[in-house]
Amino acid sequence: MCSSEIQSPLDAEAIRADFPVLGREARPGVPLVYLDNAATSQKPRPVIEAIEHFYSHYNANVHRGIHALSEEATIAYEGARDKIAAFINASSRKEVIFTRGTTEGINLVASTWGRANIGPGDVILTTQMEHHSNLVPWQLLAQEKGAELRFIPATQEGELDLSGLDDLLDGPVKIVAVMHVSNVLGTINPIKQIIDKAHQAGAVVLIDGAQSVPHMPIDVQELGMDFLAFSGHKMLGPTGIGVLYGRRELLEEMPPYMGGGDMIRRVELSHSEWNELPWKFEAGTPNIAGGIGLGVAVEYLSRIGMEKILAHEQELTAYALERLSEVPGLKVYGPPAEKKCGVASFCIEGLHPHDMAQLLDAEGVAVRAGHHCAQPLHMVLGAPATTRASFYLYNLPGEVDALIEAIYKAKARFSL
Ligand code: 7TS
Repeated sequence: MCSSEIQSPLDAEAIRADFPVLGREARPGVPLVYLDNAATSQKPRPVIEAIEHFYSHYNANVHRGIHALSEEATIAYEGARDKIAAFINASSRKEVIFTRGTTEGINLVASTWGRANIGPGDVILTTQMEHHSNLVPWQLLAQEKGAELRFIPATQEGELDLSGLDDLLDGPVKIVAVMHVSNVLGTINPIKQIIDKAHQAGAVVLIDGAQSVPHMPIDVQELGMDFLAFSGHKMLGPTGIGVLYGRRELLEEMPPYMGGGDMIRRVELSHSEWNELPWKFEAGTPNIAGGIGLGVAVEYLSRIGMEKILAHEQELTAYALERLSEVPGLKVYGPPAEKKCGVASFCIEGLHPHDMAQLLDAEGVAVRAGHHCAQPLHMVLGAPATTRASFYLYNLPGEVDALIEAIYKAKARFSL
């Protein structure tokens, strides 16, 4: 297959025109091929303009001022919450908590729900595939409470092995915390099956949606998870803003996370009463511009269509895997394209992944190399590090060709 034969449901060329960064060169004379989308995505003009417009025209703090600017800022910030609630089909805007990102959302659940519900001998079930953000908070909680951590194994092929799930769920399992899509391999995990089994066993379920919410349609009611954490910056939004979705009954019962302004209804010297949802979990002045920017980002994604974005990425991934498999000495990690979205991680015998990434950078191809904050998964894969190319809605088949060409050049430099 060659790049001109790829059938995409998107007009990625037209989409690219909305992203100013994609028009630049990596360095003078070297076109930029941005394939580091799993780390962070680029931002379209409407998102950049919404942030500029906020600071230029109605910058004010939210929820407190009676003046016109504060009212406008509050309407825009809370309007963004409504857009995000609709984007993931939450049953209420009260279930959408603004955070700094996925990491904070998971820590919020571990610190509040976890501290209140996990005791000595209880079990926290997660997987060997997780990003450190969905592992370390549970380690901290388990250490503090004397709880047991259990792991759904990952196979060398980069999938979860669910054959022992019933046994792993046997006993006092209180929470199951699983990533939806692997940031290293792109594997789409069968979360519906895991959620249903966990619920049958009486556990609540947190899904790390950092790599799924940006790339596919997500309906929290249909999937039935109790918590879903994701980051704005991986889905065309700004950095420093993310979302924790939580089922209302659970959020109502949970103690607050941080104390301070905005999260209280009434304060006396010795005690306080908490504000209602979602503000109970949003202490202090929030990232107002970030929330507004993320609202515009989800509108942008919805206008294009999440089904189409997923199909486009899967086309690109299938093509990338086919081309990569033709490179002598190159090993691609993870399952076949139909079980993945948007990620291709690989190693070349005799060339360290960091050297590979540097040589690709010399050709303008931006990728990430290392353990991608998933060291336990790399132990399973038997590779301390990989080089990762990750795609998004604006990537083109020709950029896969550029990646492959740059890999051949890197090999030639090392006489491989
Ligand atoms: N969970 C997953 C699956 C992730 O991929 C990431 C970030 C996080 C959690 C943490 O998100 P944050 O926005 O709170 O930092 N992953 C990556 C990556 O793969 N390369 O850079 C960041």
